[in-house]
Amino acid sequence: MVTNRTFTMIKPDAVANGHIGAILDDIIKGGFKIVAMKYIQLSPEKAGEFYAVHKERGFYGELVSFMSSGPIVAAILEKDNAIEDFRKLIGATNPADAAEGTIRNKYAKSIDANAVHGSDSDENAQIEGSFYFTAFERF
Ligand code: IDP
Repeated sequence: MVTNRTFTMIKPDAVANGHIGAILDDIIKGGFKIVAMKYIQLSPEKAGEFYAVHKERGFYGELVSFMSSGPIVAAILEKDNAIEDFRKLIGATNPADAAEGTIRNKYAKSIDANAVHGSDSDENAQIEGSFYFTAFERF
């Protein structure tokens, strides 16, 4: 199933470094409509649950502690071809490889503290959006 939605988080590093406004501006100028948005801090348990798919990877513990280290902005976004276009807008996972002008190129410092999350499939966008927002909040 192809949908026109994706899910994003502005991660603790970008929030702490004062980039919320600039990143939201890039997202809106990139043609995305904000469907739902919240400012929230994850507990280590909730961060672990969100990233459970990475449980077996060496960086899981580090990722969970980073993602629960401070507040984040979670949002559901809408645009035609949302998944692919948003991954293009944010750039590669490692900011050192992220194309010029992408959000990770401009605001991320390292592969772990990489400023933003973007869903990698329609199915995951649905799962991740539902993790943060009730059906009423994301209608
Ligand atoms: P993605 O966020 O670009 O989809 P994934 O491979 O799904 O990348 O990894 C999820 C998140 O885990 C990354 O955004 C990053 O924060 C973190 N991560 C990925 N690889 C590493 C690593 O090698 N060391 C530390 N953290 C990593």
